[in-house]
Parts: sequence; structure tokens; C-alpha cells
Amino acid sequence: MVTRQSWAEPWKVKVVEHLTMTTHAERKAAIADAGYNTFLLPSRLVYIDLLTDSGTSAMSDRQWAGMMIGDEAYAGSENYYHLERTVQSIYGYRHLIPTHQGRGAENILSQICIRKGDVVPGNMYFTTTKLHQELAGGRFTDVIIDEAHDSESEFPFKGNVDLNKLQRVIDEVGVDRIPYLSLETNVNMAGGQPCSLENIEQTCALCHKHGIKVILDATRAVENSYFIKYREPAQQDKSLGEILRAICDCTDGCTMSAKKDSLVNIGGFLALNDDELADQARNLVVVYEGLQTYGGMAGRDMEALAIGIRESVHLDHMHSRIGQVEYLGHKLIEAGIPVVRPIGGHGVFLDAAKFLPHIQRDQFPAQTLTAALYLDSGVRSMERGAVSAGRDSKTGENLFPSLELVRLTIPRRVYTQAHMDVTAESIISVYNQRDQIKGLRFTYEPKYLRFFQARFDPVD
Ligand code: PM9
Repeated sequence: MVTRQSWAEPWKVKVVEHLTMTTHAERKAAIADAGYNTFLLPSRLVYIDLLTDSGTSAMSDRQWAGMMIGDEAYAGSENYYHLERTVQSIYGYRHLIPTHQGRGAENILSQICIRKGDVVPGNMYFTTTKLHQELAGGRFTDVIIDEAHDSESEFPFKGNVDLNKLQRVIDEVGVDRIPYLSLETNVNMAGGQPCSLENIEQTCALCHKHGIKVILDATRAVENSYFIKYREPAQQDKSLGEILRAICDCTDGCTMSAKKDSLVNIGGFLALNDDELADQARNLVVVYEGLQTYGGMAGRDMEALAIGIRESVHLDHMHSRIGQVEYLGHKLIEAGIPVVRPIGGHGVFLDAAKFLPHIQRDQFPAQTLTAALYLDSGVRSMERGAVSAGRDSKTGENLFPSLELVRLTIPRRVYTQAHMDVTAESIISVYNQRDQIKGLRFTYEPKYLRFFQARFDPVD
């Protein structure tokens, strides 16, 4: 665990955005109008918005200054070259293919690498990543360690790949059917749980021995690097930047949603070392995203991103970022609220199955809890359980993952410790009335990524 006396944000506030306080009656109407799905709430009716850390960061004055030197040329924007140099120097990959956000990179990677019938092993699924693998004709298979599926396990690196599971997949499927291993850092669906550098190196060595590429999901790799520094004794003297490079150096490329670690409101990229794959990706980026020197981002977005990447590897920044998440997490643990342990990097994850044990899995306890929390205080959270998992692409049956979670995701540099106190109070108040909460059933279920747009009604 991270040990420290106290911490403070390495910045001061220059601009504020006013928040709306709503009444209980207004929230009751709003959540019903939203079909009990927090994604469908207008943000003006949200008090503390912990839906996601994606694109919700506060940019620094330097990033805003960078926006003013956006070169909005269609081709060859100066900001693209700045971003390319920055990614090459901080992440270390040779080729940069910019995209509008992470899933744009996932789409291109899946299309150039996956053939029908292929299997992509990975350390727990992520919603958009898995969907793009499936749309390209592949199938995802989970090779994360068992501890990741146990919300109470205190194992410090619950994002690790189980090398025996991986070897079994290789033996069963054969190397020709495995285009790459998808390696996520700070594993989102497991509760923001990191991988150790030792495990990343061993995983890459095993894959490379068999000629299998490793593609990193680098979305929260800097947060993962922080955990490596404080939990892996051999790495404690290294800087975050050095640890990040060590992670990237043993992989063959990455997909990146820059809307998280990199402190911007929009953007992403695919980065690759292989020349031929990079040519294929550059050819496809013009089909789906935009020219290879902007990939769906404005010049000013690329400038803010280049600056944000450098800010993201500052230790002071990461101390306060993770420190704030841990502050909320430990408050909830002290109050006896069931949360995923250890506290993750980008949010605190409530164990909804334990929070609402009287609600059956097919009445979606996590979805139900997000609605109850909003009703109580206007705090918006996100379901990360069966609704997010969707249906089996072959059988059409609902998938029920081992973890049924509600994510309280902390935007970077946005909320204060007092906001965390209010959030904790509301969760404790909902917990004290949990017996009165009823489950939900679908009234509308879209085909893809249903959690974004589904609607529900309370079960009688
Ligand atoms: N993550 C999140 O809230 C955005 C909405 S939920 C789909 O956690 C990983 C690890 C992510 C991620 C998005 C993406 C996709 C890829 N990998 O949202 O397309 O956490 O930029 O990135 C969300 P984009």
C-alpha cells in the first residue's frame, strides 16, 4: 500500500464552474425520465459527476495556452509533429496514428490484425475493446489471475496475467489463431487494478517466445506505473516516466484513450513499432478517422494532448490523483461499505452484489444502485456489472461477470476533498436504507454496448 503523511494538490484553482443543486423531487423525475440509466441524465441535473474519468479532466493553463497555437491545417499540422515527438519520447513507440479517441484506435487495430475465427487473450475484457475484436471476427478470452474476480482479495497486482491460463490458450488455440495479446494496465473492469512490471515482462516474454505480439491498452498506464513504483520494491527508485517506458518497451504497440491519463477532453492514438502494420493502420485511419496527421482531432486538441502527456508523468500530480481516490475509498471502508480492494487507480468501486444482496443478478443490483445513489444526492456513478457485460455474441444469453460493481470514477484535477466527503455521506445513507431498494428490468435494450443507451423500470 502507498504510505504517506498527507498530500495536497500541486495546483491552485483559477476558474470555477458552478454546480446545480437539485431537490429530491427533481431527481426522482429525472432518473425516471432517464430510464434509470445514469448515462441518460442531462449533466445540468447532476451535482457531483463521477460517471467517468474519461474526457472529464480539468486542463492546465499550459494546455489551454497550447490550444491557442493550434495549427488547423488539414494536412501536416505542426501540432501533429509535436504530438508524434512526445509519444515517441514518453511512450517510446516508433509510429503514431492519431484517432479521435480510444475506440477509434481499437477499431483500426482489430481490422488490421484480426481474422475471422481468431482468439484474442487479454487480462479481463473491456467493453469497447471486446466489441471491436468481435466485429472484426475474433473472440476475446480472459487470462487474468483469479484474484481479479474476488472483490475482497488484497493482492496488490490484481491486473496480472495468469501465465498458466495464457499458455493453455496458446496450446488449445494455436499461435496462428492468436493475432496478439491485449494487455490492459490499471484494469478498468477489475476495479482499476494494476499489473506488476515483473508480470508484464514475463507475459511479453511468453508471447514473444511464440511469435505473438503484445498490444498494450495504455489508457491508464501512468496510473499503473505509480502503483508499480510503490508496490514493487525493485522499481521504487525509478521515475514514473522510466517505469512507463519499461512497460511500453516490452510491448509491440498500444491503443490509447488519451481522455484519461493524458488529461485532455478528447483524443487518442494507436502506436506501433512494426513498419508494415503502421502503413496498414495509416491507410485505414483515413477511412474511419481523418488524415493520418490528425485522425479526428483538431490541431489544438493535439497540442493540449502533447502537453498533457508530459504533465501526466509528474509524480506530484499522480500522488494527489491517486491520493484523492484512496481518500474516498478508505472513508467507505471505515464505514463498512463493501468496496473492491485494494482501492483502484481511477475510482472506488462498490461491490453492488454485496451492497444489495436481496436483489437478484438478473434484476441488476449495480444498475439499481447507480439510480438509488443519484436519487439520494445527485451523485452520478456508472454500472460496471452485468449490464456492461452484455450478451454472449453466440448464444445471446445475458453474461453475468463475477464482479457486479458500481464505479465512482474520479475526474482528474476537478473535485475537492469536500466533494469526496459529500459522496461518502450519500453512499452511507443509501447503505443504511438498502433494504427498501428494488431491482430493475429492461424496457429497451440496444444491440451494441447496451449500458450506454438501455432503459429500465423498477421491478414491482
Ligand atoms: N473508458 C470509461 O469510462 C469511457 C466510457 S465506457 C466505454 O472508463 C479502456 C481501458 C477504457 C476506455 C474507455 C477505452 C475506450 C479503452 N480502454 O472511450 O473510446 O477505459 O476513448 O476509449 C471509459 P474511448
